[in-house]
This record gives sequence, C-alpha cells and structure tokens, in this order.
Amino acid sequence: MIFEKISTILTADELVDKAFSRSVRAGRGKIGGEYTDKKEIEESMVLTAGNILGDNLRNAVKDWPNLERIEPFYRDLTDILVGVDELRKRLASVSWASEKTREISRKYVGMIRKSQDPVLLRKQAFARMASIVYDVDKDLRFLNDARNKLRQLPDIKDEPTIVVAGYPNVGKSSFTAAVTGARPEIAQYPFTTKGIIIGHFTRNRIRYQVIDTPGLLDRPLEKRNDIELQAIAALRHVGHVLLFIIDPSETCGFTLEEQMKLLEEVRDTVKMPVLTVANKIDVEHSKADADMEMSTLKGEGVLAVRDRLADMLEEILKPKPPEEKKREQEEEVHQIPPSRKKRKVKTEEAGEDKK
Ligand SMILES: Nc1nc2c(ncn2[C@@H]2O[C@H](COP(=O)(O)OP(=O)(O)OP(=O)(O)O)[C@@H](O)[C@H]2O)c(=O)[nH]1
Ligand SMILES: [Mg+2]
Repeated sequence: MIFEKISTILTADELVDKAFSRSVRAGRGKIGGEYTDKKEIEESMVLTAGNILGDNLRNAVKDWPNLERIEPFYRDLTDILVGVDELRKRLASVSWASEKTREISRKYVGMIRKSQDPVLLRKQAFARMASIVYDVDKDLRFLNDARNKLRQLPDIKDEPTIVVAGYPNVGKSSFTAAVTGARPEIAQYPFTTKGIIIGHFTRNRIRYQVIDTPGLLDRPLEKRNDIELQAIAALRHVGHVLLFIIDPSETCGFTLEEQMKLLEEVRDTVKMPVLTVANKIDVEHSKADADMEMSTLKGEGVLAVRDRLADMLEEILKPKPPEEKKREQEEEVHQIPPSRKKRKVKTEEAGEDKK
C-alpha cells in the first residue's frame, strides 16, 4: 500500500533530543585525539546535529507518495481523511526546515573555524537549529497523525471487484461477512462501518474482491459526512459491478422510498452495472423493485446473489474480440453525454448449492 512505507515521524522534542545527544557523543569521540583542538570538537558537534536534524526532517517528507500521481481513489480518500492541500503545505514546511537546519549547521561550522569562542558559537547554532525544529512541531505532529490514518486504508488489488453500497443499516457488512473471510463490525445502528473494508472469495479458482462501504443517505454531496464520502470515493473510482442492497422491511430506520431515490442517484454516478438486492426478507416487508432477494440473517439467497455477481464479473471481464472493442469505442465517441440508460439486470433463479 502506498502509505505503508512512511515511518513514524518524531516530534520536535524527540528530534532535538536525538540530534543533541548524538552530537555530544560525536564531540566526545574527538577528545583525546592526537591533533584535536577545541574547534574541531565544536565543529563536529554542530555538523552532527545538523546532519541528524536535516536527515530526519527530510525522511519525514521523502517517504510520502507523490500526491499528484497517486490513484484517484487514494487521492480522494487522502482528501477526505486529512486534506490534500493541507498535507502538501505541511510537507513543504518540514522540507524547508530540513534545508534550513543544514544551512545553519554549515554556516556555523565555517564561523567556528575562524572564531576565538567556538563554544559560544556551538551553543548559538544549537539554539537556532532547535528553534527551526520547534517552528515545525505542529507540522510534524500533523504528518504523523495523517500517516497513522492513511496507513489503515485497505489495499485494493487489481482483481474482479464488487462494490457493496446502500443506505446505512441495510445489511451490507452482513453480506460481506457471509460471502468473504472479512469480519466487519455488524450492528443495529447506522454508520457502523466507518471506512472501506475489503473481503475476498474464490469461485472456480478466480479470486473476487468485495468492497464493503459505509452507508449513504440520500442527500446532496456537500451535506455528506466524511464517512459517506469514503463510500462515494469507492463508487466513483473502483469496482466492476455494484451490489446495491435495499431493506424493504425498513427496519434499518429509513423508508423504501428514500432508498430507491438513492439508488437512482447512484445509478447516475457509477459507470458499472448495478445488481439490486432486497435484504431482510425474513422480516415482514413491502414489495421492492429489486433484481433479487435474500436474508443474510438466515443465509437465504446469499449464495445465489454471490454467484450472480461473479457471473456478471466473468461476463464483463471476459476478453473481447478486437472488432467488438473497436465498435464499443466508436459508440462511446458518439454518445456525448453518456447515456444514463437504466441498466436493469436480468434475474435468474440460481441454485443455492451452486459453487
Ligand atoms: N432480520 C434481519 N436482520 C438483518 C439481516 N441482515 C442484516 N440484519 C441486521 O441489520 C443490522 C445492520 O446490519 P449491518 O450488516 O451492520 O448493516 P450495514 O449496511 O453494514 O450498516 P452500516 O455499516 O451502518 O451502513 C444488524 O443488526 C444486522 O444483524 C437480515 O437478513 N434479516
Ligand atoms: Mg456496515
């Protein structure tokens, strides 16, 4: 994962402690040498402190991926979780501090050589370098927090991928848990899932990736919370088919009408085909206009849904003959704006035992 390589970022206190204790050690190493004079000791102390600070500050910046080049999905998530512009500013501050501490150390080494009072100059150099590091303490803390958040993002692989979406509390995580090895938290309140969760299943030796997303409410983008926005990022940038789960029993706490409105918006947002499935059919429910039905609680219809999704993926990802590919590309060029035709999926009775 792109954020995994970033090591812990030290605070200003920790950095200053580290640099100055190393510099004392370096100074001690010089004492007693045949030709050492006082200046040499002070010079080596300043040089060591400058190197340690400069290197550590530079490392806090250089492990980050290039924010201009990361995939749109991770870029959106970075923006939602920490803010891309803010992150860029903080990285620039720390980068500046790295240059500055080195510059101070080089300048003072030169001055010590010509000076009568090398100890005083060394103390001045330390004070100036420390002050630069304390100036960027808030940036270092920001970067470390950002690193801790972003490291937890799941690693999305280039595999046949199903995205699961719908209103909060409809059973998205229950479905993901039922068909994959993932164990997302399942609970009877909305927004139990607060980030993207990944699970996998294998059928006919093909591995499928299932992305469980946080619940979405039917409301304009600018009103959505950060939890919902992560689901939107997944809908926009990843996946080959979308499983939209509806709860016609309305025990999720939201009406069927609200859920169907969201479905229409989602259909307009995503480029992938959508399979709509009514869940919780073990509970009394009204009739829903969905492609399939299931109860993740009782395990009814779940495998049939899984197999239908895998069939859809097989069909979508099947290599196409070159003539067909060419025709599709030509059609796309003539379709401006892209057609928003409702993609209805034909339902068929798939056997439960089909693997
Ligand atoms: N009766 C019944 N309850 C179900 C069924 N599927 C899920 N539930 C219950 O519905 C509640 C929500 O399930 P989750 O799987 O957490 O729903 P979710 O869509 O992931 O919810 P968020 O993460 O909050 O968006 C839990 O209390 C589940 O036990 C079902 O088929 N029948
Ligand atoms: Mg969930």
